[in-house]
Parts: sequence; C-alpha cells; structure tokens
Amino acid sequence: QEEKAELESRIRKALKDQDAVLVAHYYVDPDIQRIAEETGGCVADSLEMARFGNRHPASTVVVAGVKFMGETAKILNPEKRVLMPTLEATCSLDIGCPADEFAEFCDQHPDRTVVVYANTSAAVKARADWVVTSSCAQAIVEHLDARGEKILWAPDQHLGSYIQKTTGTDMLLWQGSCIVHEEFKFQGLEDLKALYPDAAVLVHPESPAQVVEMADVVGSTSQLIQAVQSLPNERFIVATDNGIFYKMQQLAPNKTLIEAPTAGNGATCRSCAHCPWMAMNGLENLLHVIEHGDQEIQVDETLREDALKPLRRMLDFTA
Ligand code: CIZ
Ligand code: SF4
Repeated sequence: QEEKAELESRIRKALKDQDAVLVAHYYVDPDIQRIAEETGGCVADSLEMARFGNRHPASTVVVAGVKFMGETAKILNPEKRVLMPTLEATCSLDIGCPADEFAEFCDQHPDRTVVVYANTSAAVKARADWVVTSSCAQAIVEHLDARGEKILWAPDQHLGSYIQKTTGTDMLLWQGSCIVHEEFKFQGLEDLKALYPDAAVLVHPESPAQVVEMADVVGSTSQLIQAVQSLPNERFIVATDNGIFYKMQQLAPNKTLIEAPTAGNGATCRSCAHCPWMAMNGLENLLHVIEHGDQEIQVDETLREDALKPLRRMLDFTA
C-alpha cells in the first residue's frame, strides 16, 4: 500500500515536471483513472479522449489505454509528444484488420463509402472516408445513408450488424471482433436476469447479437455510464469491460452493479470481462514512461495526413 502511494506521488510529480497530461480510458486500472482525474487529465471513451488531448495545452499527452488511442492522439497532435505505458497494448480489432488486406477489400468495392471504427491502426484509418467510435457510429451511418451512400464497414462485425439492423443501411462488414465482448453469453445472461428480474441490462454493441437483443440499453461506454445514473433501477447487469465499474460506481454510488456472465453457466469470470491489453497499463510502467519518455508513439507523416481527414470528419460531425 505504501509502495502504491509512493508510486502515485512520483507519477503526479513526473507529470508536472514533464508538462504532461494523463488521459485514461474507462477500461484501465482504477488507480490510473483516479490519478488522471485528480491531476487535471481525463477519464473517457476513445472519442472524448481524442477531443481532450487535442484541447489540452500540455506538450506531452500520456495515453493510458491501447495503441490506437495513442495513435489517434498523435494524428491529431503531431506537435505534441504522445507516450503510452506500453506500446505493446493493442486490440483484437486492430490485429484482425491488417492494412494491406483491408486496402484490397476496399479496392474490390470502390462504390462504397469506407467507415472504420476508431479501434484500427493509423494505416487503416488512412484508407477510410470516415472514422467513428461506438458513441457516434449510428448517427454517422444514418447521415451517410440519408445521402444514399452504401457502406463498407470495418472491423467489428457485431457493432456493424447492430447498426445495419437499426438503420437499415446497406453495409458490407469486415469480420473482426473484440475478444472481450464476444465472450458475453446469452444463456448465462438469461439465467442472471431470471435471478434479478428488476435489473436493467446494459450492453455494449461489440457483444454478440443475442446478447444485444436482451439489453434494456445498448450503448457506448459513456452512454452506459449515463444509463446507470439516469435509469430508476437499483440493479444493473453490465456487459462491457469491468474496468468501467470504477466510473459507474463513482457516479452512482447507491446502485448495485453486476457483471454480465462470460460463461454459459451464469458464472462470472473477472479475467474474461477485462481486456488483456488494457490490463497492461499499470502504475509502474506509467511512471517509467513519464520519467523516461520511451514508448513514444510515432506515426509516419504521409500516413498521418491521410488518417487525419476521416478523423477530423468525425470530430467535426460530433462537435
Ligand atoms: O472497447 C473499446 O475499446 C471501446 C469501447 C473503446 C471506446 O470507444 O471507448
Ligand atoms: Fe479492443 Fe476489445 Fe480491448 Fe476494446 S476491449 S481494446 S475492443 S480488445
């Protein structure tokens, strides 16, 4: 405990010394989320993380999350130094959508508007017309549909088919998935709901369709956090990374939060509902990178300019 307090005070000092601001995702270690809040940084989803890093005057942005979030910060802020606790923290959606294969896929469908989820590499974004996150995907697809555009969507198939269903848009889907959300199980959720019939079921749309269909609220991380605050229910069953419980409980201390089951028997499994790459962000590597400045995000300048256009479109659309 003392060791943790020592690490935390060194992190706070190092942030000041380096003119750095800490931006953390809802899925990372609660200790890191708390330090980000207490030092004037932010805790947010990937859309808000991008906005915040862009707005903040600090010359160094430290991104606690996964690599695409660091890359997004660098694409938007080439003049700033962008550090991450570890550059090894990636995402199954990013891994499952290699830029060369994706470019081929796009070349085969030149008549479609290319919309990619933020959870992709800079090279994949550079090939896209639009970048979206789960909090603005639906509105952007509706906007494109109203203009009569057909869409090529990548990489998350579950979010893609959810939006396809709700908007009725013509969408061709890349078959990627999130290894955390695809573990949520319909049968287990049904059993848990029978145990707690009064609970509201909150589901992130990266989950399988059957699980999404059981939801009272389907939404991005920030939308699910809002639901816990605004719905009258006392109990919530939550199907997204359990790192989010820190923020939910902070904003709604009197509500009871239950993890959605990741196994068919209704048992929960902490390690299943937590992203292994988000979990690579710890106090020690966070301190190390602020003090030493290694693990710096670099994005090739041509790639950066190409990736900036679809990202800017998203930020302008949601402004
Ligand atoms: O699952 C993720 O990586 C999410 C939800 C990212 C985001 O948009 O905040
Ligand atoms: Fe990627 Fe899923 Fe981890 Fe989010 S939770 S970073 S989508 S693997």
